[in-house]
Amino acid sequence: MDLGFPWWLRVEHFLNIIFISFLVRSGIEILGTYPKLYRSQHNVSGTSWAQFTIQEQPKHKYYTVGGEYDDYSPRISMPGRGLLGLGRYWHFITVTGFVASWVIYFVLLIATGQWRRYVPTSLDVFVQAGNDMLSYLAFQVPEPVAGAAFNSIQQLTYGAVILLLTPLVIITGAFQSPAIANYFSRITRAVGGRQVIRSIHFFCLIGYVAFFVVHVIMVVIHGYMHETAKMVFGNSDRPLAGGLMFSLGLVFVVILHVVATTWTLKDGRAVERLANVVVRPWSNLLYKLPARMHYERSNVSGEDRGLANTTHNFRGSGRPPEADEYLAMMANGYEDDYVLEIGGYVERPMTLTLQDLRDLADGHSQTTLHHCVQGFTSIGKWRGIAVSDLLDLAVPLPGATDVVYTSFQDMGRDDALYEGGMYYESNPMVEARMPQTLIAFELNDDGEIPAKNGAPVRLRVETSTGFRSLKWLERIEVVNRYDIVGEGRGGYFEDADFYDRNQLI
Ligand SMILES: Nc1nc2c(c(=O)[nH]1)N[C@H]1C(S)=C(S)[C@@H](COP(=O)(O)O)O[C@H]1N2
Ligand SMILES: [Mo]
Repeated sequence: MDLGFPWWLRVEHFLNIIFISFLVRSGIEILGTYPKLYRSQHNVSGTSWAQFTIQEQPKHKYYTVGGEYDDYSPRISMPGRGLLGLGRYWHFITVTGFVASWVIYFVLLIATGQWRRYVPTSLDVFVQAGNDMLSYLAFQVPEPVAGAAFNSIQQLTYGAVILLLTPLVIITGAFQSPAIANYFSRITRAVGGRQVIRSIHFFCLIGYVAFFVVHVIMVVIHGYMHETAKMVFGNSDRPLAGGLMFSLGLVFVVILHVVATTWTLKDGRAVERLANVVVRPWSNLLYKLPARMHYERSNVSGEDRGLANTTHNFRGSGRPPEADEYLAMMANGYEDDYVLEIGGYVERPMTLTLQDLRDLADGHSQTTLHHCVQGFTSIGKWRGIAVSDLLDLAVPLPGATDVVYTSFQDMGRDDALYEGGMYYESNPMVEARMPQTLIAFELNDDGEIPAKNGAPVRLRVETSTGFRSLKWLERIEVVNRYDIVGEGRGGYFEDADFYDRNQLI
């Protein structure tokens, strides 16, 4: 085999420096908004196995998951300052390029026979790798294997990074998507649950960073100019030119990070538009994956610990409304005072009491894994009625495109962490019509939903991230365009922050 490195392999190598560094930085941003790792998907406070924050958790009072956010510096995470939505956009934009180029690379590796560089074809390679390790420890550079460009340790580590770590990081990353984790819920469960997968995804991050550090040290030990020339020209015939060009390439990558980060902090909406172009076309395909829930009553958060009050264990995000209307209703008991209005672009506008909802739901329930964008999960059993069934009753007019939900909660007034106004959310019709998109009025067979989780009635959108599941539902409005509601992006967090309402990942 020609020992030189073909051009496509060199291009891929350079692109990977860009992709992986972007993925690591934006990944740290995502991790930082819920800087804890758990084994159990119930995320009970104080049971994390790792924590990357110095914030103390308040022990006795209700505190929201939003309060567990950490902001990292833009020098470390991308874009920094706790801008989760933008960090996610970068993660997904980069993932698009990373996965596409890895697939092309994989095909070329097989087609050209270059895979032989990376796959050990005999057990001797492992023995030789041990000897190579001894050489390194004796500060000697081991010889490459006869007829190959690498020594055995290089072959094994590169092979592991390309052919094991990369597929693993892609798959565990994909399972962070609520649409994917809930569609393949048997697999999610079989491997120990969503938080185990999240922890493995984190280990992949550590794997890449560790590989990067050792790889760079090795390049220096083997001879910086000599080695980087191979990365540029495919061989080390011109070490000076190659070394300089590679160094310039690295400067370019650093500049790219600085420019992208500064641009993002200045004009988040532009990054959002980029994400809409690059990410939405493939992420929208996930609308084809309805949630298939293989959870049972015995899986709900709290049940696993034998708690009498299981709903206590379902984490909460956001603070209950303090509107007089809501407080009065709460004091009176919701039963008599609450009415849900369904109106707008429908043939038959209606109002429904809790009893009406119960009668219509006829005992229907679903037990589901809740995914918050921040990363926490809980399992709950929700009793309720499918939005689709309510739509059948109200009969949307021809041309109806979206369903808008409004809440009693005013984020600016009720939750010190946020600014802005009333919480609202919307579903494109395809999502509203998914069988698991539910108007829920009971959690875990414990009677009404607790205030922190959206009493008395809330929305559940199981294929999307948690913020779409609006709590403290006031009204449902069918519309023929959503872009004239609020600031036009389809929901409170979409308007106030940088989240996509087509949020299936
Ligand atoms: N009205 C309203 N709905 C809301 C929120 C909120 O702050 N206000 N938080 C959202 C977020 S970010 C999540 S993760 C889920 C959390 O649901 P839970 O509190 O029942 O866990 O509710 C969503 N619905
Ligand atoms: Mo959330």
